[in-house]
Amino acid sequence: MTPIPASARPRQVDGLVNLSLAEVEALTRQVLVHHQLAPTHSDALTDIIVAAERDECASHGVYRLAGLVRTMNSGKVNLSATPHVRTDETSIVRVDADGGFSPLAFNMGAPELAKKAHRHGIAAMAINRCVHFTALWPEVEALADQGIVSLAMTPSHSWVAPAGGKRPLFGTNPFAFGWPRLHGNPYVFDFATSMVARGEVELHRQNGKPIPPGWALDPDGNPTTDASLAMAGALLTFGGHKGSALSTMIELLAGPLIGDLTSAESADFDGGAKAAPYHGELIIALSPDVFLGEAKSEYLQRAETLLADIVSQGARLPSQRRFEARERTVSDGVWLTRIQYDIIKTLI
Ligand code: NDP
Ligand code: PYC
Repeated sequence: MTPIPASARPRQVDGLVNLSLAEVEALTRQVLVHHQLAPTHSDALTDIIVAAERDECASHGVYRLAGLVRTMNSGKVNLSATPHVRTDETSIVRVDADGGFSPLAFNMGAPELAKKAHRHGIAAMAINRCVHFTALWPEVEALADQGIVSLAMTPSHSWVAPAGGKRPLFGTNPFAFGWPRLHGNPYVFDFATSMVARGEVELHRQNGKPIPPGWALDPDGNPTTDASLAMAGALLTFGGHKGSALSTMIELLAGPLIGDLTSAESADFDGGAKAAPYHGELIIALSPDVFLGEAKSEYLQRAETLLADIVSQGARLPSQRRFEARERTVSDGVWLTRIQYDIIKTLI
């Protein structure tokens, strides 16, 4: 889309509003501070929401603010939580988020995780008792920036039916992977194990659009393309029984294994408040330096050959769209729907 010159503001075209990243940042922080979120958390949340808008990830950008305000007003999140990082001689880092939002807990624990991965070759971080609403790619990217390969996963609320079932049980359970490359941006994927993030379904509902067939069931267990019925019913896992098994794995690893809630238990805790999910997150970090020692550059070069062979077929790498958006939005700003912009204005 052609950027609107600053002189032509108010920058509104065909139901869309253009904001610079600085304006997105100011607006986001204003909403969070207005609803009494402590400055440390407001900063961490603002960073992650602006990063989502910068990378054109609408389902985890400013659209989340309305749900965050609902969460903050529900009493289901500790607005001034102080995350506590615990380490011992093992390769596990534990961060008690103290009932607060997850981004600050991640930021505080990540340096310890990186240190342990560099020391032991493999390390894991369990974030417990956090309210979670973010995409996971900022976390695996941050670790890749330190030369670390990582996997991140978390449950959510029970919104997704297991393959062959009709009732919601799993969360939308995202799974992210980051691989540092010899040059430039890391290889990163990050997806829900449902057909799509629930935020995407909500955006379809908000914009009055049907969802594609195959995404969801209505409350009676019948296939639906109605986004409202899908939200009242159940999303489907991607890849049928394969996504269902991956989603189960995430429930187990980022739930019982780390001493935290499953998506069904998170929904019980919510008790109809419609707040963001409350549970844990697991991040596994691996150091190519320790795995490979002096052979590291040879094998990372071979990894580059693999990635180049994907692109040379005309396929694209995951995150390529995001990295391209990142280049563009820094100068062109981001486009919000007028509906979205008006909703945010009501939150201040
Ligand atoms: P998508 O299905 O849009 O995409 C997921 C991944 O696939 C991205 O890495 C994307 O890269 C990549 N991708 C998409 N199309 C292609 C293609 N044609 N070729 C190669 N790669 C491709 O995302 P989802 O709706 O599944 O998830 C969106 C976000 O929601 C995620 O960031 C996830 O973390 C978040 N989420 C968070 C939850 C939580 O509980 N905190 C729950 C569920 C989801 P690109 O971005 O470049 O398009
Ligand atoms: O979009 O499915 C989702 C989601 C759940 C929690 C955060 N995002």
